[in-house]
Amino acid sequence: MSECEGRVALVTGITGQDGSYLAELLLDKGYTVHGIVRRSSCFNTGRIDHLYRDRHDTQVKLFLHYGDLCDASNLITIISSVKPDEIYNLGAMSHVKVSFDMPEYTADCDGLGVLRMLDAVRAAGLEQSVKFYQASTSELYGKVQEVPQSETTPFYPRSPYAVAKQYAFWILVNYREAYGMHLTNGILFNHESPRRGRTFVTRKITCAVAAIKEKQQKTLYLGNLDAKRDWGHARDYVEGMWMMLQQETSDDYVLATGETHTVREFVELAFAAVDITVKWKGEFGTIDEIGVDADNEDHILVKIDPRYFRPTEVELLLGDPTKAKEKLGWTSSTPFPDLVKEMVKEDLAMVRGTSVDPEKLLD
Ligand code: NDP
Ligand code: GDR
Repeated sequence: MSECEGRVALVTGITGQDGSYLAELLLDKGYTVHGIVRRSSCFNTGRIDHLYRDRHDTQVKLFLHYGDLCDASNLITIISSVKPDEIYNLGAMSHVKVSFDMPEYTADCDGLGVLRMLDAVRAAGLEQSVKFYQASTSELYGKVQEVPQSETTPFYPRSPYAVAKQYAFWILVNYREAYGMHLTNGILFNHESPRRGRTFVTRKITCAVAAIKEKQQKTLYLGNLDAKRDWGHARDYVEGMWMMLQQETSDDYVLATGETHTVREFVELAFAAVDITVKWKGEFGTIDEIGVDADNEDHILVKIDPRYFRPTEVELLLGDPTKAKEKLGWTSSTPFPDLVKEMVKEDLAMVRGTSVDPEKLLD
């Protein structure tokens, strides 16, 4: 029998990058997993289709429910009927740049959505039994106050997304103190994978590198090449989420690699993975800078498009995961070059229309 047989988890955002890896982890451990899925005119379950089984199958362990973080009565109905032991609140409008275009919706979904979830737990009478994980973020650190950033670093959010997530962070702390609930904020630094949404910079780069290698695209347009991020692998980070909810008392934890790299370095490594060397030309750090193929300088691989600049940028994120290591025994286990290579390799296979044997990803 698996170690967590009989336990019930509810995951919001199950169709997203992290939701799909977390669902795999929980099912592997023997949980029954319920996920909240938004109604969409197209199928939006591509990342979890491999986990889904016909509801009429007696062995079924994954159940999906239509719902939305902006719909309180729907959340109360789902939580009251599922009666989960653990809730992972991963659902969010998660794109920082888009939050400047949709600030009110972002506040509603990412801020008030968390309040709705917590009140739904209370309405269901589960406040003393449920363990609740909130997907908090390194974006809270925003404008640099201190490096590296840890659980004690002051917040200075720099986007409507981060401001909404800061509300979520504090409402969780308040409900923990007010009602003695088991509520945990995981302050996660960037984590990526071949399942990352294609408008986030890492996946945008790896998709473009694969398409350029296969001569299906000529040039990659990017914004700020000098932003620095602490990038880990999503598979490692969902394990940390689970570990947080296995603790007797709830707390807040940073998950990070402890290394930071520029977008520029990511670009260079991604092209190197397909044997292309990028040579930078033009004035460094300006919109005139370009990246060309060192073996054929007429081929412009990278150009700057100011459309991708943000009204306020987060220049440097570097996390200190010491607390998670000491209290949870968690560490990030995927080296940065391996992450980049895995993403490029999968995207190359996608562009070529083949699938990749996961065992061979890191040859
Ligand atoms: P994704 O964007 O891949 O997934 C977001 C998920 O939220 C999707 O399942 C999406 O559904 C769902 N969602 C969006 N709006 C709503 C809504 N109104 N109601 C219910 N569900 C909704 O994000 P990630 O998997 O990368 O991130 C998971 C969480 O962790 C997010 O909260 C994000 O803000 C946070 N985070 C992520 C980090 C990262 O580096 N990945 C770092 C720190 C925090 P649909 O598929 O239909 O769009
Ligand atoms: P981020 O991720 O904002 O850190 O939020 P993203 O990949 O979007 O940006 C990272 C950095 O790259 C710069 N950048 C570009 N970004 C995008 N998307 N597209 C571009 O063309 C481009 N060019 C340069 C950005 O300016 C930025 O500095 C992610 C999300 O997953 C959040 O939900 C999460 O909370 C944080 O990570 C931690």
